[in-house]
Amino acid sequence: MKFKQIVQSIFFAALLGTAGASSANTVYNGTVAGADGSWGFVNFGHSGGALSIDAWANGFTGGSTGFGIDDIYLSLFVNNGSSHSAFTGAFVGANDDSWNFSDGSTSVLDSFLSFANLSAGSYTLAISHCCTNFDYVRNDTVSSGIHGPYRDFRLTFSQDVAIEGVVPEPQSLLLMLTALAALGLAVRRKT
Ligand SMILES: [Ca+2]
Ligand SMILES: [Ca+2]
Repeated sequence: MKFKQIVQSIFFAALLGTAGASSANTVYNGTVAGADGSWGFVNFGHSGGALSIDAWANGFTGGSTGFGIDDIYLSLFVNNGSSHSAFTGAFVGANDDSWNFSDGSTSVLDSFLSFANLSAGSYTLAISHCCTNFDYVRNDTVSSGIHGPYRDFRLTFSQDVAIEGVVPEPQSLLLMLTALAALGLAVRRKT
């Protein structure tokens, strides 16, 4: 095996290890800022496989404004880096209401998205008020339906995802360092 291949396989193993070891999920609290009609966007990286996104918004008081969105609506897209005012990322799925209360939700007005096998990659989740699907507008200057003080939401991802701008968790760093140490040892034995 060439050195580059070894590095690649160890890096991949570390990535898999991170995903596999993380039965823990990612919880993200957000707020839709700006004028009435603004959209919320959450970009995240997913390492592939099953993923659900559980929203808690109606009656949610743990956010920065203390007022959860009263009837949240989620639409998910591939993040291709295009502008939110002329968005071209592929549509993945959308949900308005659900009967899923495991994340703390107390209302069926909260959304829940679930995918049996979602490809690895970067995604954009658009947050709006029922029932404005970003797939229909693809332009964040069109109203999201969000109005008044009801702005907060909590998202619970069923596995670790990388919310944009968040540094790697200590656990991931440790795995990477362990992999690098193992690589060093392997190279040393060969010589
Ligand atoms: Ca929920
Ligand atoms: Ca809803």
